[in-house]
Amino acid sequence: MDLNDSGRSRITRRDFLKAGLLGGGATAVAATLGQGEAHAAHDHRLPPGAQPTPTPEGYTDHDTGGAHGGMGTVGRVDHTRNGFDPQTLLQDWDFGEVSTLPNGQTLRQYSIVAVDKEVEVAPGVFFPGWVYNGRVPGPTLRCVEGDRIRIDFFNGGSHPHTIHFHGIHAASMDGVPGVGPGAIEPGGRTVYEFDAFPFGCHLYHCHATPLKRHIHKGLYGGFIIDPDPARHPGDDQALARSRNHLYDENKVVNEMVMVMNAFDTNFDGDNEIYAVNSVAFAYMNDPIRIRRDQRQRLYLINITEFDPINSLHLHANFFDYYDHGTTLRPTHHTVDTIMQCQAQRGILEFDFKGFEPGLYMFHAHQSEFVELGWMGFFEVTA
Ligand SMILES: [Cu+2]
Repeated sequence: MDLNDSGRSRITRRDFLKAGLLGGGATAVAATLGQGEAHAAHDHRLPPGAQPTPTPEGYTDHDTGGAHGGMGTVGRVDHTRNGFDPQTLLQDWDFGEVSTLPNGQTLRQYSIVAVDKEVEVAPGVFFPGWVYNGRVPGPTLRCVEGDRIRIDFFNGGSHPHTIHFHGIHAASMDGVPGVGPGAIEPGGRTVYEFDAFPFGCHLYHCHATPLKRHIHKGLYGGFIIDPDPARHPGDDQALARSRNHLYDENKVVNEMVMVMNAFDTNFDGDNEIYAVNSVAFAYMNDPIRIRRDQRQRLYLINITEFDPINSLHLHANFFDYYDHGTTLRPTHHTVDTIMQCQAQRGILEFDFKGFEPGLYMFHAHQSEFVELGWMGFFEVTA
């Protein structure tokens, strides 16, 4: 227990889990999340010839009794009821409705609706979210550098909301209260319009106040601007083509988007559930299948509220990293962990060429986040 500003004692999330561990006052969260020490990494430290890497089932609580080393959840989230599946979220880019303006510029029109929606973030744990287009994260908007972007935003929720884009645009298009259309009241509508710059891995989120509540409730999503090869001559052109969804060079790369997020399920200003793409342990229970010879490109975005940083660590391998995705050449070479503050993002590139097929873990390297849901596997196949 500790004291908050008003001097009243409050139960921290640590107390919360401890209560569950001791069997007193067990709650939905404590009951569904693994308790005790995390032994997530030990399998990768086994010497050659020792036990093979266990299936993800080996990490679930029912297998270990939960007293020591239990990890993961009992049961599964109903993705159908949520209306979105974390596997699908990895790659369901929203390219908008595409047309050409009289000046030859590509116009992409998007439609975004904010609504109140309950989301199951761990088995049996329902979070009363505010969401864009019925999902958390919202649609991954994707376009090309220099495209005209037009977003028709309707607020179907119960509170005032906005969409604030990270990118270059006019003040009136910034989606903040008191500027331009400002906060959009329930039932209200506005259009945000700007040219897509700079290329990179960006995001959008609600900027209504209190900001931490509006973001944390689930109003955010990825915003990816592919580089236009015509603007990047010379040696850079091939790199730009690889990053641009309109080119064949891009189609040979396996691209994914992961939004690191968390949920304060008891509204104490601390998170109880951590994840990428919202569902605790989603990619542990259902690993992401990738081919070892294929280049992997991971668009990683951190929108976690209440905690100053989040991170991604890839097991048994290293990656190149492009901070904010705004360069065609890596800003970090050969790293296996990357840290992001809120709204920071970047692109990871790696492959598993020559690796033994199997389960390769990835997770936040804040161990507490791992135990509370932020852990997954790549299932690497030959
Ligand atoms: Cu909002």
